[in-house]
Amino acid sequence: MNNENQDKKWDYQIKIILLGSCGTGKTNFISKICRNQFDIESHSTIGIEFGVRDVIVESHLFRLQLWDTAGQEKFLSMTSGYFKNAAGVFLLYDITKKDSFDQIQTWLKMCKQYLDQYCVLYLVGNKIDMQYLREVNRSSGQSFAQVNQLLFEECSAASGEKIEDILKEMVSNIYQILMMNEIQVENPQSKSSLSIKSSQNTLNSCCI
Ligand SMILES: Nc1nc2c(ncn2[C@@H]2O[C@H](COP(=O)(O)OP(=O)(O)OP(=O)(O)O)[C@@H](O)[C@H]2O)c(=O)[nH]1
Ligand SMILES: [Mg+2]
Repeated sequence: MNNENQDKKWDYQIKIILLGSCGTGKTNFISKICRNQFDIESHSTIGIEFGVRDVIVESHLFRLQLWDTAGQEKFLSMTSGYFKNAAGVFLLYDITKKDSFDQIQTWLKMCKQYLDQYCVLYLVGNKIDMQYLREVNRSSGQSFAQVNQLLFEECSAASGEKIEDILKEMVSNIYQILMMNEIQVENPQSKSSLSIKSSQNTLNSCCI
């Protein structure tokens, strides 16, 4: 990736992480966003990877780093580095696998343990192109999100349906948090640990 000092085209750089059980579609969700690609035979992710995507929201150019890892239990032992400085989290479940929805509770607990209070949490039900295999109703996802104060939408990494809307809603919500913190910047005590970097150095107090 380009060093921020060499590349001043974007206004803010943001880290967003993906969480969710094995096979929910995290890697394909990212490749759809970053490369407009979908792989029907993708293999389980090993270690940690990230994709990059620039997006314009609210007239600002955001450079997004989308972090991906395996939804396996061994992941639980290497979490803190992955969570560090994330400004947003996509919590993915597979609408055709009830288990993956039930496991969201565990992923959410980890978010509460490791993440900044300002981090934006977005619950995403993936694979809506497979309606005939659906095991989780939209209303179940919606209620869970409401109770836990998460953003919510369903999508398909295969067809691309709703993916761009979800991405823009995430960034727009992060931007609102950023603006709130900008107001608090007047108070030197109120540093946020969100990983949002401005290439114009106008928001130094929000940066790590
Ligand atoms: N039909 C359909 N299949 C999908 C969709 N998203 C992912 N898949 C398939 O589901 C399988 C798992 O997708 P991945 O993106 O590798 O899932 P993952 O969450 O990254 O899995 P881990 O890396 O093991 O945690 C692959 O066969 C994908 O092709 C989708 O929206 N629709
Ligand atoms: Mg993967």
